[in-house]
Amino acid sequence: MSYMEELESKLDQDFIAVRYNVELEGPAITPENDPDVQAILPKDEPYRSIARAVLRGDTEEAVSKVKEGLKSGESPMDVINNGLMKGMDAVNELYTKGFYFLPDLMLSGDSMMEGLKESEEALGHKSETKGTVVSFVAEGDPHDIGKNLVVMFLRANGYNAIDLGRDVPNEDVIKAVKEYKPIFMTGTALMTTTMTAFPKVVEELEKNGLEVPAIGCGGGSVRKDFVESFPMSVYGVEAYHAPKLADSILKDKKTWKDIRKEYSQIVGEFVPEYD
Ligand code: B12
Repeated sequence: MSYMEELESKLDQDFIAVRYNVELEGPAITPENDPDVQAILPKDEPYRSIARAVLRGDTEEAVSKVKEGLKSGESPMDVINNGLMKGMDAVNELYTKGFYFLPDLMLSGDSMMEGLKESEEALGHKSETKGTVVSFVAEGDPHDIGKNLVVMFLRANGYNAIDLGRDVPNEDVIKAVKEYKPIFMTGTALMTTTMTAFPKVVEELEKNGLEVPAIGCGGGSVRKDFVESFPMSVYGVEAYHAPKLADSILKDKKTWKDIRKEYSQIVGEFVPEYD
């Protein structure tokens, strides 16, 4: 008897058939039927449809439902807070659980931003924000997908995120800090050759007598010990952590020193990098 024949003779075919019988394991759960998503999605219309459209990353549907809601007399702020933001909360939940991936985040982020534009037009002005955050990609670095996610999450959570773009000269970052006086900053670098921009920015800030409660530094090539080798900075792990870090500065007056010690608590989950 060959090795394979021997192995096959020992395998319990019934067990295999049962293990992969999806009927016994229950039907596949759609994003909308996930129990945690159900708990987040609003019950009333038009908010439910708006949030579901964001969850599915269906921009056309999101804009059309937002327009419908505004036309039927819903206030733009309610549309934003009870519809669009709830959709992003649900997206966040599925991403955290590992059911949604980066492309899902980006599609939903676009739907949320388009819906936001419609609501702000009806509002006649930009919706009130919690505070200003300056976001940039390090000088010399063209990788901006992570930074775009950071900006999207900050805006989805009510922050006025000033997006300086990618390959931002250090002096432009300093100018933006002078101009906007942000409560928090985020920097992203994906190359070992560009992440050195972070300590240079901090040095320039100090030379100019400027201080920011914390600068979240993240990106593929960046490591925690590198970020913690210079002041004013905290290592940022996931883009959706950014608004939670900003909230901790606003609400609890946390500084970069506190965040370094309490990162997992602040973002509300176990973060292995901070173990
Ligand atoms: C996509 C990509 C590109 C695209 C970028 C498109 C774009 N618009 O961004 C293009 C094709 C342009 C590109 C070009 C290059 N690339 Co490239 N690229 C990648 C790739 C495949 C994915 C990067 C990415 O987007 N990841 C996904 C995003 C979401 O991750 P992220 O930015 O890190 O963000 C996450 C976290 O870090 C966090 N985060 C980020 N910032 C912050 C901030 C805060 C506050 C917080 C809380 C969290 C946070 O949030 C996100 C997760 O939620 C990587 C390989 C890899 N697998 O990583 C190589 C990679 C980054 N590239 C690399 C290189 C070398 C280059 C080139 C120099 C190649 C070349 N020789 O031409 C060029 C750049 C040329 C130039 N102009 O200088 C190298 C870098 C090596 C290194 N360590 O230095 C990599 C690692 C590939 C490799 N293995 O060699 N690239």
